[in-house]
Amino acid sequence: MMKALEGVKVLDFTHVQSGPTCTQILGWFGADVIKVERPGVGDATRKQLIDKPGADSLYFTMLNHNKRSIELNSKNETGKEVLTRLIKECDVLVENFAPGALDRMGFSWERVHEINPRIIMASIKGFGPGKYEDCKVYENVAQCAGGSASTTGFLDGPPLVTGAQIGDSGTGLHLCLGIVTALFHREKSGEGQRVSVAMQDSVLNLARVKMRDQQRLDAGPLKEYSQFGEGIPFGEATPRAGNDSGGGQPGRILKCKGWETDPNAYTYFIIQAAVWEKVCDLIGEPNWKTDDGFASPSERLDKLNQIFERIEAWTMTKTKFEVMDLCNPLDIPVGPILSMKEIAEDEGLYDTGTLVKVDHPERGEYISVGCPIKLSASPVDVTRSPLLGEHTLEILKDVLHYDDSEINNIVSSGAVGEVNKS
Ligand code: CAO
Repeated sequence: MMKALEGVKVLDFTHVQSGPTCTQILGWFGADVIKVERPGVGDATRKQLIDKPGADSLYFTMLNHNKRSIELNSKNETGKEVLTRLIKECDVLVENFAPGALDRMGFSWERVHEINPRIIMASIKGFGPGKYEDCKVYENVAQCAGGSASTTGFLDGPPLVTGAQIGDSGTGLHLCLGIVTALFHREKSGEGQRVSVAMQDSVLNLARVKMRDQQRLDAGPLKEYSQFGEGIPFGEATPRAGNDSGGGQPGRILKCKGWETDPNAYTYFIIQAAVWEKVCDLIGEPNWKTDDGFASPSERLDKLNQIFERIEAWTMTKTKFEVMDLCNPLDIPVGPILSMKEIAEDEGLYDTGTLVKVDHPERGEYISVGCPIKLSASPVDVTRSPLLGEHTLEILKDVLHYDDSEINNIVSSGAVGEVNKS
């Protein structure tokens, strides 16, 4: 079966997490992703958070499936010539270097566009144009600058970053969408274009509902926040809302059976107005269906602590999975707090390809997260990440069509690492 992006060549000049997330998705959809890495060094993540000495790290392998690797020194004159040829051959160039790094190499957007007017050049930076545009930026900086940290955590605690990598992987996803949109546009116009995404902007986009609440504050307190029911005054900015749900339905994380020893024996529990009566019956408080002060959602706002304490007394008698089994048939929305261990052991996720087992020559088998986007006519086969420079010779020959003597000259110039000619 032909893959959706088959025939699209991607010059992958990305490193660490944000850019590689993007190009990995392009690879999953069938693009030929050619990862350019510094000779002898490669992407810094290859050797970060090492769990198996001598092997590429999980940090690297889990972000670089379905790619080929060429070692190429883009600061060496011959290396620049090879890179120029790659730019001519490719449909997309993706990079997430520090601001100005590509210009310093001699490959500004103007130059890249001149070499190949059809190319799409896609970049991730920490900030967009403005006073912070020259900053190097990592995940948690983006979470803080994008409004996520100030709105995450409990009211009486400090701002918190989340475990989901919304700054890096979230930005990679945004960039990926920009690239396929630009490819779609190129089909009609024949022209390439520049795609830029700032990590701050991506996080803010994901924290959009908190900007909604910032403006709603002008009209008075945010009544669906637990803080309102507790009589705590609001300040000038969207506050941290603990585990309140962003959609306005009261919800909390509640203890389940075993919470004393299991840090993840919890469930999320939402008391939507539509299922209030069913909740009352389930927890053994049928009178709350009609009692003054409990019958309507607005009356309940100042009693949420009391109500959730009562629901928790019930959830603590059940495991998080029993809560799910009892609530689902009643349409009461609940969500077990799943640990990474539980997720890794969920056979159903392997059946759908959301989790995959990948074999690697240096590490043996490991678990990875597969492609979360399922295309019916373009199924994803996850292939292992490349070893550093594994495809240097193959790319010089088959993609760039250098002959043997040209390849010898390139190798002796020091532009590429060792090539395996066996
Ligand atoms: N050949 C020769 N030189 C190369 C090369 C190659 N194949 N690949 C990279 N380099 C050089 C770059 O040109 C740069 O050199 P100069 O500083 O002389 O211009 C140098 O390597 C370092 O690149 P960098 O500044 O991008 O890397 P860093 O480790 O110092 O910074 C990071 C990392 C991520 C903070 C920075 O790249 C950045 O801010 N990127 C944009 C935001 C981003 O993506 N952040 C997410 C980080 S986690 O996903």
